[in-house]
Amino acid sequence: PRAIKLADYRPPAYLVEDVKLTFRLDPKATRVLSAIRFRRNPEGDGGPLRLDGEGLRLIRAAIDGAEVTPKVLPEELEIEAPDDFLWECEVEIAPEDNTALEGLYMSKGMYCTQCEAQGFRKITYYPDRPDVMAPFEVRVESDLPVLLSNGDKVETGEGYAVWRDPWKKPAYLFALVAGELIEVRDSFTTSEGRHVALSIWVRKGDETRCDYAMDSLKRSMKWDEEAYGRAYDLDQFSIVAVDDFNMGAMENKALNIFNARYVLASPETATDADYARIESIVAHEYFHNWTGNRITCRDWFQLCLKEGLTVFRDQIFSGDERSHAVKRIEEVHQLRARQFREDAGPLAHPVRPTSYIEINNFYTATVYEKGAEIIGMLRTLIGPEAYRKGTDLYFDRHDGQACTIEDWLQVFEDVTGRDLSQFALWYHQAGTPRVTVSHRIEAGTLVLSFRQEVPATPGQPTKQPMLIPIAVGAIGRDGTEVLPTQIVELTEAEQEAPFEIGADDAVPSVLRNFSAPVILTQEMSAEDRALLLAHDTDPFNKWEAGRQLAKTALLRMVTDGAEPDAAYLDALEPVLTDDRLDPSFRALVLGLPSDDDMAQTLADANSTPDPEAIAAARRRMSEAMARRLEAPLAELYDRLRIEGPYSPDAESAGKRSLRNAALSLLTKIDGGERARTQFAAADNMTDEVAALSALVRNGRGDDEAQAFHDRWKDDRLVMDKWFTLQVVNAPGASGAAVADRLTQHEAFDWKNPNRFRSVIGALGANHAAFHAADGSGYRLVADWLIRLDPLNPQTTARMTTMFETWTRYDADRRALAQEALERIAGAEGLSRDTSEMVTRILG
Ligand code: DPP
Ligand code: ZN
Repeated sequence: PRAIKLADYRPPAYLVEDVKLTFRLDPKATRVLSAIRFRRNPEGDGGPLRLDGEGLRLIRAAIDGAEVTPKVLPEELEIEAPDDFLWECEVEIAPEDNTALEGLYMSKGMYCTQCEAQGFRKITYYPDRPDVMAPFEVRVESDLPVLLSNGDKVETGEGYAVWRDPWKKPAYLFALVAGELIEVRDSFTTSEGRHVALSIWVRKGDETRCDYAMDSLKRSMKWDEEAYGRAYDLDQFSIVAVDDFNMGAMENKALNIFNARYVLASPETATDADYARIESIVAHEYFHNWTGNRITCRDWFQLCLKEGLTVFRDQIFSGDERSHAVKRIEEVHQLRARQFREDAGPLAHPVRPTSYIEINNFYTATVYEKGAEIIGMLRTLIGPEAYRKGTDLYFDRHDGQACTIEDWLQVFEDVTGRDLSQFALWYHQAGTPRVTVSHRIEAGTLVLSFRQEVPATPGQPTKQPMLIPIAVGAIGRDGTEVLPTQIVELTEAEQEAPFEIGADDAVPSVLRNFSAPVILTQEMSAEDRALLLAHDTDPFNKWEAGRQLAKTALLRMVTDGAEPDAAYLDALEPVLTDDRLDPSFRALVLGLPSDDDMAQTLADANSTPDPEAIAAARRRMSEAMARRLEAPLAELYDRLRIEGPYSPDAESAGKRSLRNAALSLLTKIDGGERARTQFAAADNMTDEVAALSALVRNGRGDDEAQAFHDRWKDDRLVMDKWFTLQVVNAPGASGAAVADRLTQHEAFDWKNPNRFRSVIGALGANHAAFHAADGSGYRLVADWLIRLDPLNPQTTARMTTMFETWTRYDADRRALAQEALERIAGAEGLSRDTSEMVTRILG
C-alpha cells in the first residue's frame, strides 16, 4: 500500500455546491441515491472528476441527466466532466455485512454511521476529503420509527424523514441513524436567544440513564459561550448511544454518535470515573461544533488542529467543573502512560505527521494528548487574554474553512506580534524532550541551569532545541514559598535563569503544573522531595514530589532488593491526614507509579525491566504502606463513609476515591473483611467495583465475582467491567490464563469492540500478565487480533499498540513478542490498518 504524504497535498479538482442524498434502507441492500452539484475548483489541477468509493455496487450514474459509464476502480471512480454539472448516482450497499463499523452499519437492529476519517466513501461515491465542504439534505426512507440525520428536520411522513444541514461540512461529519429508539428530551436557550431542542436517543430500557449526559451537554453549551464566545447554531442537537462502536464518540454535525458506555450512567451501574468520562466526552464532542465542524481540517495531517484543541477545551471545562489540580494530575498521569510511552517507541510520530498509510492509525495519544499540551503551552506563553483574542480571531477569520496548523499559529502571531516559528517545532519534532535542571544559590539569588535534548525518533535522527515554557518556584527550608511561580522560556540547548529569592537556602520547584510535556531530571535528596511533598504550593508538584519518592524507593527495591523506604512511608502520613487537602488529591498521592511506568523508567536508564520483580516490589510496597499507615487509613475509611443517596458530584466522588484507596491498601492486611462487607452493602457501582477489585487483586474474590456476575449478567456495560476487572487485577502472571478462560465465557461477544477490549485490551493493563515469561500473554493477544482483523481492522490495529514496548525487555521475551508480531504480520489477507501498525512496531 502507498504512503500518503503531506508534501503531496493538492487542492481538489472540483468543489461541491450542495448534496442531496436519499437512503432506501435495507439490511442487505440499501440503495443510496445522490444528487451532487459540482463546480470546477479554480485552484485545482484541471484534471478529471475523481470520486472515492469502496465496496459500492454502482447501479447507475448520470451527468446533467445523461447516463454515463465511469471508469470504476477498487477505491475510486473516474470520469471526464464539464466545469459545472449535476452528478446523479445510485449505489447499493449491505449495512448488515459491514463488520468493520465504518460507513453505514447495523448495531442490534439499528442503522448507524461512522464516517471519520474515510467512512463516507463506503456509503456513496464522493470526494471524501475534509477540504470539500457542502450543505447536505438527506431523505431517509424506512419503516423504522426513528429516522435521523444531520441538521434540522424539515419534513416527515409515513416511512420517511428529510433533514437539512445548512452549514457546509466535509463528508466525514455526515451521519444517519434509524431504529427503534427512545428519545429523552430537554432544551437549551443560547446566549443569542436561540431555543435548541436537545435529544438523547437510546434503546428501550436505557432511557433512565441519560440524565447525566444531558446535564453535561447543557453545561458544555453554556461553558463554550462563556469561555470561547461560541454559541450553538441550529435548532436541534442530538446524541445517539450505540452499542457497537470502534471509538469513544463522534462529533457529526448536530447528530453526535456515542459509544453507549460514554452516555449511559446510573448510580447502580456507573462508577465515578464513568461519570467524569461521560462529562468530558459529551463536552469534547459538543465543543467540536466550532473546533472541527465550523472550522475543519484541510487534510488529515492537520488532525491535531481539531483534536488537540478540542481535548484542551474539554480538559479546561472539566477542571472548571471539578478541580483543576486533580484534573491536571490525572491528565499528566494519562499523558505519561500513553503518550510518553508512544513517543519512546517505534510508533513515535510528530503531532502533525507527514506521512501515513492508514489515517485511522493516527488517532493517537500524540495527536490528541500531546496536541492538547501544545495548546496549553501556547496559552501559558502568551497569557489567557491574548489566547482568547487569538481564538476570537481564528473563529472570525476561518469560519467555514478547512485549515492548517499554520493558519492556527498565524492568528496568535497576529495578535501578539510574536514569532512562533520555534514554538511550531512542537508540531514537527517527535519524541519527548528531556530537560535536566540543576541549581545553585549565590547571595540570595537562585540560579537554575537547564539543559534540553530531544531524543532521536523513527525518521528523525537529529532535533533542534525547542521553545519550552517551564514554570518554576521555590520553597524555603521552613516551608514557606520564597519564589512564587514564574515562567522560564527555554529556547537554547543550555540556559541559565536567575531569580532573587532573598534566602540562602531553598528547594526549587520546577515544572510546576507540568507546564510542558517533557521528562524532567532533577537530582534531589529525599529530604528535599519530602519538603516539597509537605509544603509545595503547587498541587501538581506536591503530588509529583511524592511520586518521585515512590519511584526512587520502588527502583531500589527492584534493582537492589531494598526494603520499602521508611522515609517515604513517613512522609505520606501528614498528607494523608491533612483534612485541608482535597480527598481526591490525597487519593492520588497514595497511588504508586504503574508497573509500565517503572518498566519505562528502567529502560530509560538502560536497564532491562523484569515484570515479575516490578510487580512484586509494588505488592510489597503496598503492603508496607498498609502496615505503616493502618491507623489513619482505617480512621479515614470509617469517617469518609457517605450517608444518604449517591451523588456523582466531585466532592462526593473525591471522598469515595480516598476511601476506596484506603480500602485497597487495608485489604492487603485485613483478610478482605472490609472489602467483603462493602461489596455486600454497596448501593453504587463505584463502591461495588472498588471492593470487588480489591478482593480479586488479593486472590480472594471468587465468590464475589460470581455474585457480581449473577447480579449483572443482563447489563452489557456492567458486564464489560466484570470482564475487565478480573483481567486487570489478576495477581502475578495469572492474567493471561484468566483472560483465556474469560474468552470462553458465553457472554464474551468478541465482535463487540467494547467486549473485545474488556478482555483482550485489559490484558495490556496488567503488565506482569501481558509480559508473562512464558509468552502466554503475547500469544493470546496475537491469536485474537488475527481473528478480529478480517472483521474489524480498525479496532485490531489500535490494539496492536499493546506490543509497542516490546524491545524494552529481555532476549527471551523479545523473541516471544517478535514471534507473536510476525505471526500477525503473516496472517493471510491482513488489513492495511494492522499491517501498517505491525510493520512499524517490528521496526
Ligand atoms: N473525532 C472523534 C473524536 O475524537 C474521533 N473519535 O471526537
Ligand atoms: Zn475529538
